[in-house]
Amino acid sequence: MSNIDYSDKIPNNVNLANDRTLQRALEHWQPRFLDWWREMGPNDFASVDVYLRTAVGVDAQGWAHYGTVKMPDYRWGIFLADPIANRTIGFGDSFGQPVWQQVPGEFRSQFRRLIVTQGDTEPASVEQQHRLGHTCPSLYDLRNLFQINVEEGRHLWAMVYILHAYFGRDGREEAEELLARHSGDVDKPRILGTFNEPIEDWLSFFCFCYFTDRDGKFQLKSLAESSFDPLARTCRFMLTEEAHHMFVGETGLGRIVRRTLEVMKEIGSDDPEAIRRRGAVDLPLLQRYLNYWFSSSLDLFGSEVSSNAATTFASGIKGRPDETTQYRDHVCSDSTFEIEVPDGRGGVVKDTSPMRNAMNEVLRDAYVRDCEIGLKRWNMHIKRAGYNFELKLPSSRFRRAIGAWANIPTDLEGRPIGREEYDRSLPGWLPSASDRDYVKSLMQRVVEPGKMAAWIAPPERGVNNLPVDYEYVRLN
Ligand code: BYC
Repeated sequence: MSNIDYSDKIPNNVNLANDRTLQRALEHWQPRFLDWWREMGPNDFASVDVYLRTAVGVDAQGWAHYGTVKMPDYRWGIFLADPIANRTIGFGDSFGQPVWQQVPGEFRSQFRRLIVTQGDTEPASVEQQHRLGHTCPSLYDLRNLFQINVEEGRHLWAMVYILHAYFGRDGREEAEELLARHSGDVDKPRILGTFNEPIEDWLSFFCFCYFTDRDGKFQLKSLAESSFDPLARTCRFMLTEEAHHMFVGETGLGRIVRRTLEVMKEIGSDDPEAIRRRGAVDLPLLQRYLNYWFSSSLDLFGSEVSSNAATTFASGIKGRPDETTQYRDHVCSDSTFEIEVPDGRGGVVKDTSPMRNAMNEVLRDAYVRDCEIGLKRWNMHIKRAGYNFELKLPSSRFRRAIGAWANIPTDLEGRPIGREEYDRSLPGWLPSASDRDYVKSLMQRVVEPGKMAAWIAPPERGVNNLPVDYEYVRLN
């Protein structure tokens, strides 16, 4: 296992000290990153002590050290998973050939585009969550938010390292731009839609971690298959950290459901108004938030049929998650994929695409199946509590802004409907202004160790075997 050197200004396991030019370039970028963190990160909490994990190795077991840190002192570093000996290209036209340690010139711009897109999402999410700390439902949750924030910061480092180390001057310029675009900025927004959506309450935050971080899982898994080995190794280690972010989303939403069921039992009613009077989140309200964040996150997979996707697969740039274990045909040069697209007359028609062009859709399908898992669990709790209510994912055609279904009005089941009916129904399908006001009214900060806001149940256990009432953040 390669060791991480913490005596370096930039902790790393890539032998940065041996490449003085690269080291200097990254040390030049480091203060800019810290300026960005101070300005756009959770800056009102710069002086508080947070119980955080930091990577000390890249082994799946025992890679993290836990301790109390002030966030601006967090040791953001560059950590790549260990190389796999004799690794060969796992998909596309060059299947079976040795992987690349440098970027082939002919694929440079496609690689750069993907790495920049990936890198852009990381600081974007920190910006989106920048003020959430003020309304935390507990110290446990506050700590989890900050853990996610520092790790998204580290994921930015992961991409900036690749840009600096392998893309020369272009890469350095892109690294500057990653700090210049901002979530929701009118002139310089973040690249992908979802990362410009504000996250102003914790229900949105948990939905974001559940749905949007899960896109991160699928995209990182695809890039972890890349023939460009340093990128693959970087993404493999990022996935280790990413798992916690989805855990926060899944358990956060699960705890909300649990609390709502408790309230429903106490009052003997599932009437949303009665539940709201008790300060909990009624299930139809939760459903509208799920509809919003799921449909937004589906767009992150790109178009159903995409020549970019075909090129990146054929060239060995971006594969499918778990390419080796999940698929038998790794070349896909003559297979096809069936998709349903609008027929232009208000109906649906089946279309056949070459498999390579449909890779975004292959990923999106796998993502949707993964999203179902949490809903099944929550629905089981609802059913066991004796209620006849089922949380559902809307159709992947619903409210799309990218791809074949972009701007096609459909209902939640994906049936095309008239524009007027759509406009009339949408407020019942997505969080309304009054839903948002209600959720906002719940966002009162709770910072007594072990205490939880009234709309969320406590977690089953604390962090790293500590009790739930541990003082995870010392607000001084
Ligand atoms: N919004 O051929 P198309 C994460 C653009 S999340 C705006 O359909 P392609 C995280 C697209 O860029 C994972 N624009 O798609 C989670 C292209 O523009 P250009 C992030 C969009 O290229 C939580 C054009 O439309 N990682 O890590 O096959 C917290 C036509 O594109 C959108 C990645 O995304 C959109 N939603 O695939 C923190 C991986 N969708 O270039 C972190 C890297 C598409 O023609 N990116 N467009 O101007 C990719 O793999 C691909 O770029 C995409 C699009 C899957 C995003």
